Amino acid sequence: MKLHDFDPAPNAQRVRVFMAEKGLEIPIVEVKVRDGVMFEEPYRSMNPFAVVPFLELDDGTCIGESVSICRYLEDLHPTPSLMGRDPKERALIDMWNRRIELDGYLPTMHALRNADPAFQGRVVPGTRNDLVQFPEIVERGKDMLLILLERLEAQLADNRFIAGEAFSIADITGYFLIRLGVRLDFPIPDDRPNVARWYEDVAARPSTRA
Ligand SMILES: N[C@@H](CCC(=O)N[C@@H](CS)C(=O)NCC(=O)O)C(=O)O
Repeated sequence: MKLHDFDPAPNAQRVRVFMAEKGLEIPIVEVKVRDGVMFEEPYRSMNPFAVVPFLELDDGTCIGESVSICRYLEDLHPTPSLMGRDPKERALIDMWNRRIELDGYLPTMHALRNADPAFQGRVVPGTRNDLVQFPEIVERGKDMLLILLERLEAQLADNRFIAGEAFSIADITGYFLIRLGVRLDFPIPDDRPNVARWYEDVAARPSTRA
């Protein structure tokens, strides 16, 4: 098994933190995303979405999508559990992870790609074209991040981690969401002390340096 990865890519980092939490070591193949090698063979056939990360199995099967890769690893290595030990935990962790991805991570990722000149010509991940960067997408991304942080603040007032008392994949996604916000000069607002407390807790975990 090999993980096709690009060291600074947040989605690849999400999988590496997940692996580190489980103590898994999988050989890494560095894909030079900024050089556009994922549009060339063999990558084009391995992952038609032209993004990282993706996991190449020994039989040649390639699994893309960071959460799908984590699901596969969780099924192979259930302990420690990061996606839930029973149907209720699994559903709650999945619910929070999806809300963070849909309401925060994706809008903030699109905000960053519409704000940073380095993403000109590559506004949509896995594409190279002349789509223009829209400032409205940046502003709407920040609006959506603030709405989600208000909801996370309430959840974290009563829970140590996002989906309850146990660290889970929802915390990994949330951690990288906050880091995307920081890259947009949009740190955790002062009136979100529980989010700030949770973020410091997660950032102190050795896995975040994976
Ligand atoms: N939904 C995918 C997103 C993957 C993605 O967008 N990866 C970025 C790196 S974080 C990428 O490869 N971008 C290629 C590019 O910039 O064109 C996942 O969760 O794995």
